Amino acid sequence: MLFLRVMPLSRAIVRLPGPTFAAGLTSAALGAPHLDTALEQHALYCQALRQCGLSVCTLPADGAYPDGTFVEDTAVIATRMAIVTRPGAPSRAGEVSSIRPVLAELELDVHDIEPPGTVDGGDVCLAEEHFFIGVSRRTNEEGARQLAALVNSRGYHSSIIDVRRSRSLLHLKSGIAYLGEGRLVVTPELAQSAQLRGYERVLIAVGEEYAANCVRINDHVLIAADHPRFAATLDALGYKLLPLAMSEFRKMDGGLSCLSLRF
Ligand code: CIR
Repeated sequence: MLFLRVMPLSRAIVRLPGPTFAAGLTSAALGAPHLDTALEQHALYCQALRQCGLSVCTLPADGAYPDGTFVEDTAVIATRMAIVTRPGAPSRAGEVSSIRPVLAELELDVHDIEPPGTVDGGDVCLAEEHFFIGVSRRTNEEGARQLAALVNSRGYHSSIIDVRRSRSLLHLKSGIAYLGEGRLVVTPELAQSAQLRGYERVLIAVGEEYAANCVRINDHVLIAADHPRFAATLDALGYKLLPLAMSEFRKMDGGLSCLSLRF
């Protein structure tokens, strides 16, 4: 397999966590998040995006959508095409209506996932010209099929990874990330997936699974703080790391990738 250089990124869209943040969906038994701390962590996250060279568009919080800060789930962006998703959780379905005009304003060619398809952006992992699409408790087979057809029409390839049986993975990207240069980060659970053959796999240690949701942006990799074995592995591979505190977002099942749309 031939791998090109990782796609340069220039922009990010984020949404501030709002006053209803603690009312969002979660399966984590880590206690209620503190909004002030979440806002501080979010500010540092945005600062890290800027350090990676991105210009950051910050959307205001919307109290009607406690999970709205996990903006990645509302769209998939591939070069000049933006696909507005249909989030699989009913409480999140309305989040997309305020994202569509933002994407249109950026002169992206906007498409939609149509019913009965559902897609959460957290199930979509782009590795150069290849989309790994997770079928999960949020993204259904019809949504994955529609998404694949849209990206394939633009010259991308795609494959589907079914994570519905996983007890620990909310989304595909809870368990994999693309680092560039043909290298994926994978949790032990996904490491043997047939679809990932041909890629070099950086295996997450047992106990550090949350760190799998890292984000390569230009010359840096954002990683969740306090995962020393993973940090040491990436450091040894020569990556420039930006560790970020994520405690408040983790309490709501959120990771680093979910907090932004990057393109
Ligand atoms: C949810 O359950 O939808 C949110 N509390 C967390 C979403 C995390 N999103 C992501 O991993 N892409």
